[in-house]
Amino acid sequence: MNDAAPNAAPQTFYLKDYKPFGYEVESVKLTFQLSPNATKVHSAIRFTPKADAEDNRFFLHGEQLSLISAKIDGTPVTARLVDGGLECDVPRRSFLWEAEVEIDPAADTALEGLYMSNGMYCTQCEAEGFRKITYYPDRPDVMSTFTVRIEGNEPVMLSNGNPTGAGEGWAEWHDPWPKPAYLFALVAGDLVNHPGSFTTKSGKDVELNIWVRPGDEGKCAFGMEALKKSMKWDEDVYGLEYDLDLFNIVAVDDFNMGAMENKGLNIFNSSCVLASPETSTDANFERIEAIIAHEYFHNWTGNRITCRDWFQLCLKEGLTVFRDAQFTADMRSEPVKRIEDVIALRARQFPEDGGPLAHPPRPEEFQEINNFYTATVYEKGAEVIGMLKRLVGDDNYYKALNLYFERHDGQACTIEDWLKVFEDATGRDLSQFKLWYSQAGTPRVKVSEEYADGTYTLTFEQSTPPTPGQPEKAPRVIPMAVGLLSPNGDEVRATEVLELTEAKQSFTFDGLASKPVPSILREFSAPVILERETTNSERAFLLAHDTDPFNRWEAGNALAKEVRVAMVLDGTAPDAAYLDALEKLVRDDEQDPAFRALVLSPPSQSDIAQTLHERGHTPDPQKIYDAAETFTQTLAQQLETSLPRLYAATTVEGPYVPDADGAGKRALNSRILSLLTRLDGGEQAARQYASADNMTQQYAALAALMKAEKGEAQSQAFFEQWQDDRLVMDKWFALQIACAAPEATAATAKELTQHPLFSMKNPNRFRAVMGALAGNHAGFHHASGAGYQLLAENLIALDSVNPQTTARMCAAFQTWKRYDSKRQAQIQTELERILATSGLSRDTHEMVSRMLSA
Ligand code: 0A1
Ligand code: ZN
Repeated sequence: MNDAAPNAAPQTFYLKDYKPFGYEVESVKLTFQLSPNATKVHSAIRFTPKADAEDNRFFLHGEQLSLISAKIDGTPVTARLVDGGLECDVPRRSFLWEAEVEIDPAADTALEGLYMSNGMYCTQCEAEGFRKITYYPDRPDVMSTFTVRIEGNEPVMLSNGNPTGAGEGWAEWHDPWPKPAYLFALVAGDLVNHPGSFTTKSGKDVELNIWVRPGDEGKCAFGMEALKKSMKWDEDVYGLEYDLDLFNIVAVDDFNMGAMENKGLNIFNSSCVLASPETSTDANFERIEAIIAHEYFHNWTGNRITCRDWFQLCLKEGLTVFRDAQFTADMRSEPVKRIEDVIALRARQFPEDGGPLAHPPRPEEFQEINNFYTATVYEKGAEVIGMLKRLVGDDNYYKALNLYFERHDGQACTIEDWLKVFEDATGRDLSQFKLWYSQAGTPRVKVSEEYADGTYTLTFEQSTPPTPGQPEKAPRVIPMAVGLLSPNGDEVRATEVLELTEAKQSFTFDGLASKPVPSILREFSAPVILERETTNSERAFLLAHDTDPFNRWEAGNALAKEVRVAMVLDGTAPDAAYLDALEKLVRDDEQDPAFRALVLSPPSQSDIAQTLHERGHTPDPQKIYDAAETFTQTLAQQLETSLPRLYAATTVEGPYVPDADGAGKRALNSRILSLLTRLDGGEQAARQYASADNMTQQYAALAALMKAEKGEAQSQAFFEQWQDDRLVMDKWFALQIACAAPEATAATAKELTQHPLFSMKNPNRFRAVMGALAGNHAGFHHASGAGYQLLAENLIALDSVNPQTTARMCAAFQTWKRYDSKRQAQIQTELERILATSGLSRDTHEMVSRMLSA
């Protein structure tokens, strides 16, 4: 064992220090003798020194390994155990390194390396988990072919690539594609498969399987269809074909993230693959389809072309998120997907970018790379690609992508390589564009306008507030998609992409008969905060007339925010004109139900807090909560006479189908039910609960009832019906906290941590409870400080079990400097308490110190 002592000054890694490894890894052969507490791993690795190596230190990463023996070309050698791995004197020619180590999968509650989940062996090696399996140059730029032999008594034993042999107590696998160690995977256990098949465009038959625990077979069909759709889509849109004879997906219950793209053997958090109408909501189905696509798309963007080092993480993640968003837009509704993504970006990435954890999509330093699987790397990373595509145009985008796959297949690349293919394909200079990868912070774009003699001028001024380590920012290239409407609602200028490159820049439009109404940042063409003085009547006009569906929603959303901000700051009643506009839209059956549902969903309370903060106010969570309640109650009353009709008209009859169309209708129907429940004492919701034959409607009814404090009986019934289904139980845990009143939130969460089904060992369950606590804005930030205290206590308890999940959840405190001094002091106390915990993990230590030091 050679773990670095936590709490000691942690090591920081820098992008500028990159040095290639001094050896080629020609091949890797691993033999596993499985045993829960004493698995033996034998490795046989052929190394060849690189002739041009700058540094020929032979260092192999290794953590939590017991080294039994090491040999070079068959002769025992003595390796020196050093911090984080081992060193050894090696020959200056090609040699075979062999090591035998012992590991303890059953004790691995961090869920990193080889661990056990419900009696099943599985692995998680990204980012740096392979070093907990054996000694190895565990860095993504070291790529090799892997041959794996698994010995054990498990009925199913899987690894990457194609099966090459199996017998009583053993199975062998070979992956012909060179890969970094982070893509290694092994699974062994009592599993059953849901089979499928796919024929690629060049006629190759691929066997597909989804492997699950016995009992979950009935929840695989949707995932299998999603996989086939993804394979077809990647061929059709990017021309990319699958490259092995077999593609396996495995569902595991204990997993830190959503899923993992291991070559030919994707491992999924069971919540991200198992689906059935009875147990999954429409939102679950959409997410599962997207994650299956995401992991599958990684086969090219991530696996065939990988990252040179972990600073380049957004090279694979930003691109793959961008691709999965394109896929979802094609499978479902493009505007709805865009609106959902922007809501998520503002909820998760903007606070990160505006707080102590801000970092660029390509960070330049880290202590623990697991802390950088962030909304900035993933979602902003994808936004940057969207901007690039908009700037160069669709044809050039695909031309550049073809060049990327042609030029870099089999390589470990950088953002420079990525931008170079765009430069070479288009002749464009992207040096200023590159700032998006190196500068943190969300740019603010102030817009002003002028109209005289038929000429309309738009002036943009961009600035980005300072972020940790980056006090000054240079102007970036910002694609502003703009259209103009005439006052009667006709579009007088179709969408045009204005390229903002200066700190301040004007664009003119000639030949206009009257002052137009601008529709700016259509499709949310850049991840920026727009600042523009406008009126609610202009917003209402755009909500009614804009031809860009995103901006139509955005106008309604901005209007909703103005109304709510005014309610919070001035205590005014909800704006009547706005309520009228909403009513009109909801009753307009010509409009897409999904769109109506989105417009009818008010901005979240944390979104209002964020908006107040952006405008220089200190948000008061209780006031924000009260305004939200008043607003919803008033809206319900305004719609009172039409709600029963609307409810009936939007109820989806017939068998449940998890498609976009049905989901849109059910979303609208659920929204209406929640309003109706505020007026009818829960009668309709109780009827819906009793008759629902799918989780979407059952859950919507339960949520409406619980929010109105009328759901006690149904909550009990729900528990009894679903107590044996872990994924549904996660919903039950989370919902009680999400629906609790602010003063009761922490107590409700605390009680649930004492429930027999609560567990620190299952990240999904921990997140269901603590994530719901952090997500209940007014409850978490309740003046008593009980929410902060409860979260901190639980994070401290979790840290020694699972550092990765602890560190990720610490981010719940990242907005702390927004709040009043009393809350800040309460949070500071909790953060300091976490930091003072003895034996604190490197992961949590880094997150908490960053939050405290900014
Ligand atoms: N590459 C995966 C995400 C992932 C990252 C880390 C993990 O464990 C520490 C697990 C999964 C993806 O983007 O889906
Ligand atoms: Zn990914």
